[in-house]
Amino acid sequence: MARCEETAYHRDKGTENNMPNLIPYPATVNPTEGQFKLTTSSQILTDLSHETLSALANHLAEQLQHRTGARYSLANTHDGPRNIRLRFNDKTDLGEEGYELSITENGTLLTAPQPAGVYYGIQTFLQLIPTPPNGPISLPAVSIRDTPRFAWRGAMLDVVRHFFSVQDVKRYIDLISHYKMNRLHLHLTDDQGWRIEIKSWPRLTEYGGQTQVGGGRGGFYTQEQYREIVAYAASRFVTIVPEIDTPGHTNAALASYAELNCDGQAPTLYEGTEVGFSSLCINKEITYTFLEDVIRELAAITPGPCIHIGGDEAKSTPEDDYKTFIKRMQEIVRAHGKTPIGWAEIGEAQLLPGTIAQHWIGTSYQEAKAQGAKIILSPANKTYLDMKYDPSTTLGLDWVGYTSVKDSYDWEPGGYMHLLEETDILGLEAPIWTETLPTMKDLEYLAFPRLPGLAELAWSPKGMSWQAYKQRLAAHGRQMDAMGINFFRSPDVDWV
Ligand code: TNX
Repeated sequence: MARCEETAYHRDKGTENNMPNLIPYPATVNPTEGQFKLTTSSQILTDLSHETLSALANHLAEQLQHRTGARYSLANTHDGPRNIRLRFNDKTDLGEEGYELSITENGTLLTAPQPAGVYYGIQTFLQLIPTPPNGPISLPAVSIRDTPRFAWRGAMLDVVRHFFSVQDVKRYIDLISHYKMNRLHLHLTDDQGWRIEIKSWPRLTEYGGQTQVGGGRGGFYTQEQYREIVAYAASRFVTIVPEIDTPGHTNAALASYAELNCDGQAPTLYEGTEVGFSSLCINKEITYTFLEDVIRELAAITPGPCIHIGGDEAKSTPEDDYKTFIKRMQEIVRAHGKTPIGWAEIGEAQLLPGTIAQHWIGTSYQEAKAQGAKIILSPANKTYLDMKYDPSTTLGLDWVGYTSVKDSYDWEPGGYMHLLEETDILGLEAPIWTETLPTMKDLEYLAFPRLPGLAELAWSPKGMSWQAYKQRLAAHGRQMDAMGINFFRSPDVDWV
């Protein structure tokens, strides 16, 4: 029997036909009577003397123009019908990212205690605009109160196997943050290239950054460009998490500096896709001088609290050396005021308090948990956006099997991992490895539409159903078209 305190939403979780096609679906949605009609005289009202509110109002105006063709002006006035009002509220229970959105015949009111909440409320509002906007725009009246399930809602982009320009990375930030993801983990170094300028070791990028998979030119971000990415991400409430993968996945560094190799011989640059053949030299002190310099320079341009140290697939590092190394690497990161994150293999080594482990495969996350580490979930069979959808997908890899749109959505993160409780889990992250993906179009084809589903698993309350989601996703195809996203029209979904 339904309990009286449940709202219609809590019973139906987005299955009813009159439920809005929102992704991620909000925590509480109450459709009400009537329509909000945007008119040519509608304005966006906010406190324009407040820098952040004014930037958010501008963001809304730009996105509305993109979707409707109309430019709505900004004004400081406090009220008036048919307007969209943005302001802060003092509801601390909405947290840093929650918001309330009320759409009535008289206007739209979006309030949140913090700027991120206003940003997320704007994304929700944008999804309520009919696409394509045929004629006068009217939105169904609704009252939404929304907060995220998990704090960590991430995407990871491998800019090594193929290099992606600053412009590409900004576009990816726009796309992930539209779905309320708040972390972008940049995989900056690997065997095939070193992508971040380190001024004290310039050959890393001058030489080690000039290759990629398949023989292309590669590339790298200057520190200035990296700062530009970080600032752009911050404007979309995304924190950049840079990764320097160690002690394996280091051929580009080893090729750039002979002295980093145990035998003093630099290997050649690498353009293939094998893994596990390279290792830093664990017993040479210069290895730590090098890492100290790298982490110092990286920490100085990274305002976010975390630095990812890799730690995966160190098949060419003897086990004891691996343990010695991971301990030292954590100390270096901490000495620069940052929290280390590593792929869950680091659970095999001693973890310092606060170190975070990112599960992708295997059971090492249990060792990490036993040492008190919080876990980020990136199970490869669910969250790896570089896996093929089915045997007919030409891009992507299939080492973990095929991952259909349904497979990637239809699982419950809180109960999926043996011996993990929901309280052990910081959240979810969806990596995309780019061995087979030279262009942004290719990347989008594999990321969409799986990424919005993973964003929903990370944001929406527990217990959403695939049946309801697939209906919302079907209607959402037009929105992805409007955003210019090259997405896969999965046969799992009856696209409208
Ligand atoms: C495994 S996931 C890797 C990457 C590959 C990826 C391809 C992880 C920590 N390591 O080096 O690019 O598979 O799917």
